[in-house]
Amino acid sequence: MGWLSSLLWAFWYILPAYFANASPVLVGGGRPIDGGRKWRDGKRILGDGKTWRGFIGGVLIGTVVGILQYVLTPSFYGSLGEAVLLAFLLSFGALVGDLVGSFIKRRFDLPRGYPAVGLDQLGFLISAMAFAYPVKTISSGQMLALLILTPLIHWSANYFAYKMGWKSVPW
Ligand code: CTP
Ligand code: MG
Ligand code: K
Repeated sequence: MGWLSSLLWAFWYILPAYFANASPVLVGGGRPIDGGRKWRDGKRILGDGKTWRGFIGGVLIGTVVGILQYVLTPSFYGSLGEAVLLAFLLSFGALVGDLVGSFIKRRFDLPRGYPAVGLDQLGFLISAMAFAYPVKTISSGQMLALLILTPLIHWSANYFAYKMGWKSVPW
């Protein structure tokens, strides 16, 4: 496989995680996952930016992306079941990683929406790849390419969402 097709397959592989991570901006809101509760340091466990609707909506949207991917490129997956499981794990992993990121941010006293370079752009990606690893994985070179390119895509996507009025801050 040439480097370009290898790179494109890496993006195709990770696509459910990107959708899962991005969709809460549009579908989120309502009851926060931590229920407003505080950690023993007196600060919020996760904060109001992490909601059930965003989490569940993100997992569902990411999983549906996986079904569409199977329809378009069935040979990339062993079966429809594998494609759905992979997309679910990538999406669930992405959003669990996002929660871990918020938990860490709150411990460092960063308010909701405050940027944490590295954590915001890569936490969801690393967690998604780790959750999906048992079902299907990519080469270490492809992982490295995603680690380098995802922050650029993340910043562009967030800037777009900000310009569209979906987010109040461009990060
Ligand atoms: N969102 C949500 N539920 C989630 C994740 C995100 O409802 N599980 C929504 C929230 O409206 C959130 C927005 O998507 O404000 C953007 O997500 P993100 O940047 O991850 O959250 P932040 O507001 O920056 O909060 P934090 O500081 O905790 O990262
Ligand atoms: Mg944010
Ligand atoms: K985040």
